[in-house]
Amino acid sequence: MTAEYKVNGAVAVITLNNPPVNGLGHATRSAIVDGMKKALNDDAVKAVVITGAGKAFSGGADIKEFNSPKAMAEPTLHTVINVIENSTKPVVAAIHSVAMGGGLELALGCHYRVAAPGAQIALPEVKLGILPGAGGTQRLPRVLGLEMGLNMIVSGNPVPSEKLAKTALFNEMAEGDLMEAALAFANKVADVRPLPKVRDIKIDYPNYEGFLQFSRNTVKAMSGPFPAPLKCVEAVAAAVTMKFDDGIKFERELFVDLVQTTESKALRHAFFGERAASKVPDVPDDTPTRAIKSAAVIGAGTMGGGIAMNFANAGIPVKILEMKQEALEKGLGVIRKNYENTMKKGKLTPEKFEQRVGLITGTLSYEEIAQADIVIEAVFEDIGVKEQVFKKLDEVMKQGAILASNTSTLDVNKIAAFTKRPQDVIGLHFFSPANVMKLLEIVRGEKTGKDVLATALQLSKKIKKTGVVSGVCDGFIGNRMIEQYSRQAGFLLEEGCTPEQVDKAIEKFGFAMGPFRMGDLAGNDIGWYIRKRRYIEKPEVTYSKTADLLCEMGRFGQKTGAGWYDYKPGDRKAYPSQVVNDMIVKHSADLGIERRKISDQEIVERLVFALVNEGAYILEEGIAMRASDIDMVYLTGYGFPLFRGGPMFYADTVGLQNVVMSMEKYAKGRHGDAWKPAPLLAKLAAEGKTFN
Ligand code: T1G
Repeated sequence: MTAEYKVNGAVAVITLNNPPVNGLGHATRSAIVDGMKKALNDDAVKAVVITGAGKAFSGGADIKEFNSPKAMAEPTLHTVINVIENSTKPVVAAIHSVAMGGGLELALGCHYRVAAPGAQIALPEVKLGILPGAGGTQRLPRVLGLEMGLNMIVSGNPVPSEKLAKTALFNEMAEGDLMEAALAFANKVADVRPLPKVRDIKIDYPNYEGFLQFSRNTVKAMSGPFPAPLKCVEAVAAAVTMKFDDGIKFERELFVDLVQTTESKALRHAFFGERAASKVPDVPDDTPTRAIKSAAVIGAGTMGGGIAMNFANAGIPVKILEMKQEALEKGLGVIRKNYENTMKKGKLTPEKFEQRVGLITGTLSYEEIAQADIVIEAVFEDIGVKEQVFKKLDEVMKQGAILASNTSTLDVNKIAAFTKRPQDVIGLHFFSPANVMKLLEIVRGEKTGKDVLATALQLSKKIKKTGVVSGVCDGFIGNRMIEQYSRQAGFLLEEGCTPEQVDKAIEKFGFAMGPFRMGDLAGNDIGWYIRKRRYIEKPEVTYSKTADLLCEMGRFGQKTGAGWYDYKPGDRKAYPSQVVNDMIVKHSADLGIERRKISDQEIVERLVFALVNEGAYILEEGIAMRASDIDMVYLTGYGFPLFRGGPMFYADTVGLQNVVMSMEKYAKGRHGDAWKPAPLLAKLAAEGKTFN
């Protein structure tokens, strides 16, 4: 589908029609130019209106064509815009719903713009690691002014059209039918000459150098590893300092540079990865779903409270069940405190505060949650406890209720078997803090119904989570991989590293937090409990004993005031601990290991490639459906740096052959068995292929 052409009286109407958001793909661009030629060659046509069919005016360049020959094939977006801007007949953009990126740039090339209220107006390219590459950096500041134009381009955030009604961006706001208003406007201006062009507007901003320098400093300070925001400032500066055509050329140069950067490819990978994650091959988009009008959560602890907040934030009433009144009150109190803190920061209005708190109620009786459409248990991570809860849920919950477990590692098939309705059982693994972390691992049991899975995917969007489907295995996707990462972290301590050296190296790579600071935050006893189970279940898997020795010293982390690091009361800063470093050095001696100096590169490779190799096993076992799902798990749940695109994407950028070569090197060291390449990784590397 491309664009339709139809004449309405003396006005030609070109309607973009490239679902889902009228991406300006090559075919659509060609159809617009064809439509313009028809209109210019038809004497009966006095003006042109361009609009979009369906749910958008246009969502911009068709990012599915990026890095493909089509993206740069004539007519490029530049050519299309020039054809419109140089038209001898007035062209009016009729804007509704979404006008973003190249879609807004197309509208800026028109002589006039009529908008419906409520349309999202944005140049979001910076969020894809690029910048508006079809004149947006030169035209938007000309209609909005230097400051507002720059802010929109550097932030990439949408602004509702009605907020821009008084600017030169829109000539008219259509209160009623948009097309009627646009056609009337087109007829009104049909004979107006000269045709107004945005490019002819002069930006008037006294002391613009000072403003631009201030902008450069501010943007440089906040853009981290991403080059695009600062380039946006430079491009907008050209709108003030250069002639229009020179500015366009300069913008193009910056755009071409940015589109090739790994950072931009990583951001585009994440953009598509987020959307691909909700696609399940054997569960089509039109699979029936179950209505979720009410929810229940078992357990008012940290996880249960955070999970409940997700439902309240989405406007879904939720009842929390606890065993004891005191625990229930404590849990509800923590929730209220969380909302109060958010309100104090001005991120929640008092009305919203009352509404959300009002949506969360408590009970001590299973009977009172029986009518909930979904129940999520967040009780202690022990199969015996889960068994009791699910047997009880099977007894009391209404037919058709979804029974979900927040388990982080246990077998969802076993849990489903505790009930007579395994088709209604699913894993919904939230990440702490559950009301903040975006990731939701949706664990599909062998018997989970397709409608239950489809409902869970729909619910994850409703509660603003990134839902990633996982099969059943120990640790699902994220925790199974982090297990190998943690093993390597422990081995590195025995061979010569200190906790802070490992943390610093991986944080320099871009992780939000290294393994040891993370352990102290989450609680080292959690891993201790899981390892004890693993020592029995999988005695062949070796671990460093350092983490056990630490726990035997009672150093569970911040919650005990001491962990891998020392802490001072009321201060969350992690201080290197002589006690712990002495324990590690002594342990190396006990093992007869001669400690050595280990480079940051080895630390990063051993931690990250351990993730990649386990991810390859997870892929080939079908636990994860695609490599980008694994990347989304790590980008949204484990603090993997966004500019590196996730572990599997990062491995692709390193080159899988190089990953395998590094692993072969580490396989010669201690615990070399951990470096046996997953067959899929070895195969792709040998064939020179990539995961994504
Ligand atoms: N091109 C192609 N497909 C797109 C698309 C685009 N620009 N935007 C969205 N989609 C797909 C998306 O993958 C999904 O596909 C479906 O549309 C619904 O998306 C020269 C070069 C427009 C606000 O960055 O912000 O122009 O999964 O689930 O919540 O300067 O999509 O259904 O198969 O997000 O209603 C700049 C990015 C491009 C806009 C709609 N434009 N898109 O949100 O639906 S670069 C953007 C969005 C550019 C020029 C440069 C949102 C949306 P599927 P969705 P939504």
